Amino acid sequence: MKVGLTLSGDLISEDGARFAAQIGATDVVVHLTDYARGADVSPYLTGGRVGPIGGDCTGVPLWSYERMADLVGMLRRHGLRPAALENFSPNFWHDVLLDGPEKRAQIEGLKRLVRDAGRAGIPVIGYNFSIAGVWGWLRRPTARGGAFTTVFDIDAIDPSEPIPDGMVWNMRYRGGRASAPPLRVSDAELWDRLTFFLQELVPVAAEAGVTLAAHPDDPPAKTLRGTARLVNDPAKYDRLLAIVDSPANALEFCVGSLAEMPGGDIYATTRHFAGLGKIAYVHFRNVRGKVPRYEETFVDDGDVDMTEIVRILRDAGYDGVLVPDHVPELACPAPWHTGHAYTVGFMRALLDNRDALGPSWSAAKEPQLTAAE
Ligand SMILES: [Mn+2]
Repeated sequence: MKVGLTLSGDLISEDGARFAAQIGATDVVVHLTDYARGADVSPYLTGGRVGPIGGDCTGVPLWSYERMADLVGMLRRHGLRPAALENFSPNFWHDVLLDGPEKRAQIEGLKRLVRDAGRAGIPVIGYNFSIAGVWGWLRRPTARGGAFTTVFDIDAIDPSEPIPDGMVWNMRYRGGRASAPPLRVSDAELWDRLTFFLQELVPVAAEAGVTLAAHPDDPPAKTLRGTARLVNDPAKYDRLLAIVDSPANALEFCVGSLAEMPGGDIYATTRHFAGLGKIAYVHFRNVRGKVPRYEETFVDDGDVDMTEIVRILRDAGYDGVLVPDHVPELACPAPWHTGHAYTVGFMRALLDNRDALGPSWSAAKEPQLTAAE
């Protein structure tokens, strides 16, 4: 197992790579989507708005082979390996998600992107097949010591607040039309669209040497903003994997989001999917509570015994990358850097001692993995 770090925005730079190398990360996940483009982040940061923020990706060009190859070259100069590219820009595939008229053209664009990523040396592309995306977050000072963190409380928001026209995945991909009806997407429609996406893209990915890795829903509510959620129960990961049987159809295994799900048991879930060899990489994050109410915590302060997660992955022979996911904000001038350095230090200590961690305790009481609905 390897400890990695995720870089996005201004952190995709020589300074960001240097920081990753200095804290002992060996592998890097990269976000090329600029989620904050054109967005006013202040209402969210001051606690007055449901987040995350809504940026604008209108007209963003498909990431080129040259851009990805330069990125990989820059990481390698710092002794870092590219672990994954995470999340497509919503304007690349809004009609794949929405079953719109540009769906065919957009899936061809994604195929080009996947082939170019493979050629540039990027082994994994993480994606989140979601209409409402990551939404419903409240920023509250409730983590240890009063650190600001992400809280989900279904009673404190309007979970059915419509998605503005021209937006998907919290980003604007075109101007809104005043007369447009609110977006509604059923569970059956969402799974049909995912089936199209996987059947078209997985064979191309396999040929390009790229693994497609699905993130579960964050938050894993039943529905959000009038649209179904895809993987809001651990058993739905099995359903996703069964659509196309290929080593290129795999999981971006988010311990936090999976632990937030009312159905299932995080230890059994980890053992099951690690045992199948289907985990492409791991979001190593802890949480307290479950849907309909939970809060993100420091890695050593939540409901999940993260040491046990490492034991389970070790016993299953998992040899991939673990990266921190969101972390609470430490009260200091560099909350991102300190929060991630703290998490990576914790992860490195666990991995350095993984052979001395002793036997896993959760197998004996393992419940069956069954769908909650
Ligand atoms: Mn995650």
